[in-house]
Amino acid sequence: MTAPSPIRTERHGEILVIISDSPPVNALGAAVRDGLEAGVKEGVADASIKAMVIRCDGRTFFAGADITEFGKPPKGASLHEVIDMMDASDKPIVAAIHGTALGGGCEVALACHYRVAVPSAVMGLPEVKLGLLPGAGGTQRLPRIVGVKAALEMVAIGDPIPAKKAAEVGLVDKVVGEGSLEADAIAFAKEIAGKRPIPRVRDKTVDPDPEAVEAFRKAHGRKMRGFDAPAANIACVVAASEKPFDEGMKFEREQFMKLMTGTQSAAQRHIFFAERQAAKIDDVDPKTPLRPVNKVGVIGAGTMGGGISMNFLSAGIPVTIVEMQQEALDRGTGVVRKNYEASAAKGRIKPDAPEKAMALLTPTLSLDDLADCDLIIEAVYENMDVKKELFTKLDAIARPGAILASNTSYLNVDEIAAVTKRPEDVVGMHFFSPANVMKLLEVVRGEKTAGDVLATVMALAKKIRKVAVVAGVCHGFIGNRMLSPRQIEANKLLMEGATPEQIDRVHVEFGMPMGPFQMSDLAGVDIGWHRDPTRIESIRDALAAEGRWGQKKNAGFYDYDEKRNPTPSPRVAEIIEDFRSRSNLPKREITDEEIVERTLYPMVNEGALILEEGKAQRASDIDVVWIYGYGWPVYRGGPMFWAQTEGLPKVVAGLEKHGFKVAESLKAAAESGGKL
Ligand code: 3H9
Repeated sequence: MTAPSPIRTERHGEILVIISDSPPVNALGAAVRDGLEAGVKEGVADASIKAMVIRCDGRTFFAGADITEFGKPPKGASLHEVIDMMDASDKPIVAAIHGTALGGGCEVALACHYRVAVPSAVMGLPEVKLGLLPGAGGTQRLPRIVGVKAALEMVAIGDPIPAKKAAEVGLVDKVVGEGSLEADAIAFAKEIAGKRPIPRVRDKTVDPDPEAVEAFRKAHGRKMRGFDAPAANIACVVAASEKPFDEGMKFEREQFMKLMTGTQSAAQRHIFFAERQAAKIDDVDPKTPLRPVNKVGVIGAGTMGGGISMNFLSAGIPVTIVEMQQEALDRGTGVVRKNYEASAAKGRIKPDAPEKAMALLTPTLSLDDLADCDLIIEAVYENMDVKKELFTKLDAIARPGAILASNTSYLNVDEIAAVTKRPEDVVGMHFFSPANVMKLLEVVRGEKTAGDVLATVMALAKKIRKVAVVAGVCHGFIGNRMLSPRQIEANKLLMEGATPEQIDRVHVEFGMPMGPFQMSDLAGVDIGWHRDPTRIESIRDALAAEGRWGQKKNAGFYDYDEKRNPTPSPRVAEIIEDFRSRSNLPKREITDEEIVERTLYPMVNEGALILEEGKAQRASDIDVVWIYGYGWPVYRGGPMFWAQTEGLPKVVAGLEKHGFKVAESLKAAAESGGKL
């Protein structure tokens, strides 16, 4: 028995309405494409039909091609065939858009002869974010409507535009009623049914605009560094302005196939699904009732506490923030206000947003004021005794059922939970600095953390627009635990003859925003330092003892000018040399390849151990941590995905060559040709 088609047709007098019902997002998979083809054929063949409307049930118009089909053998009608048929129809077709008309969905709309949309709809070609380009005519049709400049923004950046803007630039012919899309689209179709010639985007032309292309490249060059897809998108838009439609289509196809079969797009598609998968907790029923979180308490108004608070305030959730001293409290809330005002000044948020957010913030010096909070997050000094004392107090103050969270980045959440009478309510919520900006949230699951606590925190993370990953209790959880072997090796490499500049350059060329020593300088060389200038046991100790604490002191592993531009430091070179000579290590030439093998392969190895110990649910979760928490280049798909593209046998051989103990699971996967 064949499955029923997700596409049905309904007749409204002379108008045929073709309806897709393919949850969750009406992706254009084989069955949808076949159904669409059949629907349009039906409309074309039926003499009583004068025009057609295409619309979708559910939450959205087609949100794109079905990404799960990519890389698999083709099935059914291709999107090109369907789109060509729609374009060529001698009866006008109206796209009736709600939700998100994205990618292939937007391309379907562009191949229709008219487009109507509800005000809340958005349209866009986000393929570039998947390492692709719109491969079903989007790069050729869009510029013909909106011009080269606007098309570049839409395809090479990939951000969608709302219906009103789409109407302004000619992408949408009419904005219709929010609750009456179908009726309004049918009425519109009746109006245009007899109009000839039928407007086809392919018949339009667009003038070349080399200045706009140049300006775009200049403005976005840095952001696009390392990525293949933006340049291909730009080339296709240029082709639309220089080549006849069919030649442009051919060029688009070639470029699309190149990207589709490449590693970068595979990596970016992997991350798209990994991010969504990360939200799922293997052994917690997705239907678990969530605890209500209508009021949040944050302890600590420092950089971290302030940033954490902003996430909730921006989502409209009231926050009570606690500090020990009035001065620190005032300083902390002042910084929060300043951050909001700076965002408003840059136009990133509405002008009244700072006042709205600040009105939700209640500063206090008393922990007792947290008694009515549903979730309390501590962001105090990273010290076990301090945290234990605090959780003992919270246990006495918090209402029954409140979730008690620690923002610790290393400490044992079980040990913290054990001081309370309710360890099932305790969880780690590890935000990354700056907490109002960084997307990652590591949710640390204690041995006794209740399933509904975990589910509530994961759902809340989505509400505050974070990407959450569940981690088990271990030193540094997923991210910082993997950072540690990288740092250890980077330090060793300095002793053997590499320079901070070389090591950092290799990481930046790999695609990281910065290398390990640039990161130290940014975070503070003095972080975790024992504070005894006479005790010098490492290069880092020596730097800290001399007050080279990083960017904040204009000196760390690098020297900095007043604009914080780094230059290699002769003093640091001396310190390294001094250490090396004392340790009797011979200085040798270190290759870039060795730096990759010794700093990045051990991260993969640590990731494998994390999986073996069950401290991460899946390898792709580890990738999500590194993409969203540490700026691992998304086009390399995270360390675990990258290891597969390097070849696991090569990674294992590299680790063995440098004397690392290789994780059993990594060895086994390399030997069997399997995956981590
Ligand atoms: C393309 O179109 C290429 C063409 O130019 C050329 C072809 C020749 N396919 O995000 P959510 C799943 S490339 C398959 O949680 P939201 C998603 O995995 C495509 N599955 O919901 C999730 O599954 P699960 C261009 C898809 O409301 C479920 O749907 N289009 C696709 O937060 C719900 O998704 C895009 O890049 C897909 N295309 O956000 C748009 N999309 O429940 C990609 C979603 O099992 N999609 N799923 O975890 C999105 O940006 C968001 O999903 C959307 C909804 C905004 C639509």
